[in-house]
Amino acid sequence: MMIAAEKLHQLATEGWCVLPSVISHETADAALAALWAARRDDEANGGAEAIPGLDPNERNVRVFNLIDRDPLFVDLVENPVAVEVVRAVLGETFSISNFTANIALPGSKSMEVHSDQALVVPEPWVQTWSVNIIWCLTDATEANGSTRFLPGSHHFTSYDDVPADIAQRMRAFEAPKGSIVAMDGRIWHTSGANVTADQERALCFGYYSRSFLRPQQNWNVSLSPETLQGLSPQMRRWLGLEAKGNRDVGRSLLKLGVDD
Ligand SMILES: O=C(O)CCC(=O)C(=O)O
Repeated sequence: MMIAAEKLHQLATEGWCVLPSVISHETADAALAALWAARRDDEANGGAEAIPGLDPNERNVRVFNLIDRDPLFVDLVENPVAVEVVRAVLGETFSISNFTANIALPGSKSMEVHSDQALVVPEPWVQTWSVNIIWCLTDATEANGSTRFLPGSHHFTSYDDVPADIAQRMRAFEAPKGSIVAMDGRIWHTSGANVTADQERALCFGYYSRSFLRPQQNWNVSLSPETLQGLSPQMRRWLGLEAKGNRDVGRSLLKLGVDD
């Protein structure tokens, strides 16, 4: 699929865009069921965690390390539409930094405002070095706690640029089940409050970064032998599982014949 030029333009100028119908409702439902199965495993094994300092309350349900939880999540993270957007933003080489889920149940509140790039790279943030591909396993609406963000905030280069009232200025994205929402890693955002009586909002966050950045998840110690066996050579490179890595920045040196 060729991503429409206006979508990539919106991503570059506003820092986000929605691509609807990337997966079917059946696939979204299957991924949601796999998510809850993984959560039940976590609860049974004492692995159910939140993100300290960021997460609001226990109605906010996290599932981490999705690549190891079900092959369906490998399909999502290497989905060709997702990868096309990632390449358009980060270039040909990139790493998969993280893949996690956040389910906002009714009563879930808004988390701390942050930008994902600011969590992994010190200021100044002068270029886009990461991008989120957000999978909507359910509809995401303002009422059910869809992600709130400030369009254009990917142009902030330091903490000084972040307005004190940023939380009041943000808006929610709305996207139907089966969509992806691409979000520049420098966009300042938060989860919304889920004020519905009975809707769960389930989003999975595929976080990709330039290949010279250390990933948030250390895949070398996170993946089971069964998961490793099923990965393509390309996925192994994206996850940093090969012996060599971080050799793509100095292309001019290679042209000069400098190589080890
Ligand atoms: O759940 C959301 O809407 C946002 C999640 C988020 O920003 C994060 O996990 O860092």
